[in-house]
Amino acid sequence: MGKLAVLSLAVIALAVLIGERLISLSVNDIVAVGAESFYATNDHYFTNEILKFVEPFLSLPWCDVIYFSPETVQVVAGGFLSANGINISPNKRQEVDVDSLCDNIEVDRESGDLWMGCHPNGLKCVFQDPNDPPGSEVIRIENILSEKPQVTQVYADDGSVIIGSSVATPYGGKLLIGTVYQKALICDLK
Ligand SMILES: [Ca+2]
Repeated sequence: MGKLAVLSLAVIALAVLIGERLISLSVNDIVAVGAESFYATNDHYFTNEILKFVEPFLSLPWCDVIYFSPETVQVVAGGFLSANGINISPNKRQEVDVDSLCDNIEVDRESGDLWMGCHPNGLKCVFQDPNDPPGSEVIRIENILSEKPQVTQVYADDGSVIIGSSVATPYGGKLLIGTVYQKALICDLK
């Protein structure tokens, strides 16, 4: 086989791999940025169920964010251990790092504050042992446009009240917390 033929096969194989990667997504969250365009996060790199189970234990920063529009589909950010949630700030340009296993992100459209449902223990989320359930945590970030955004733990429990918080949002003096597979909780904000 000539070099050109080998090169052609390699290009075809690469194209197939890229195509497989793009159509075999593990989408966790999306945020629309237009009538026909959105960003999507992939919470796993692998699509095989066994490899997806093993992946969190390998600490592989291979998850990414993909932009979709009628004109293009492309990876726009990568290097994440698990891209589990996405939203967009009011000025569409602010980035905030949080030292926690955050799930989904809600943005207060008036204040710009971020509300995140988080998992205080990732391994417990994986195993979902009813006798040792994962706990819950809600984090709020205020003043995200400032030099020092204020990070506050608004809610936390060991799983005895609510298991596996994944999303939270304030409304009318209340805080509504949703979960991965359990119930929702509404409580007073003080
Ligand atoms: Ca999520």
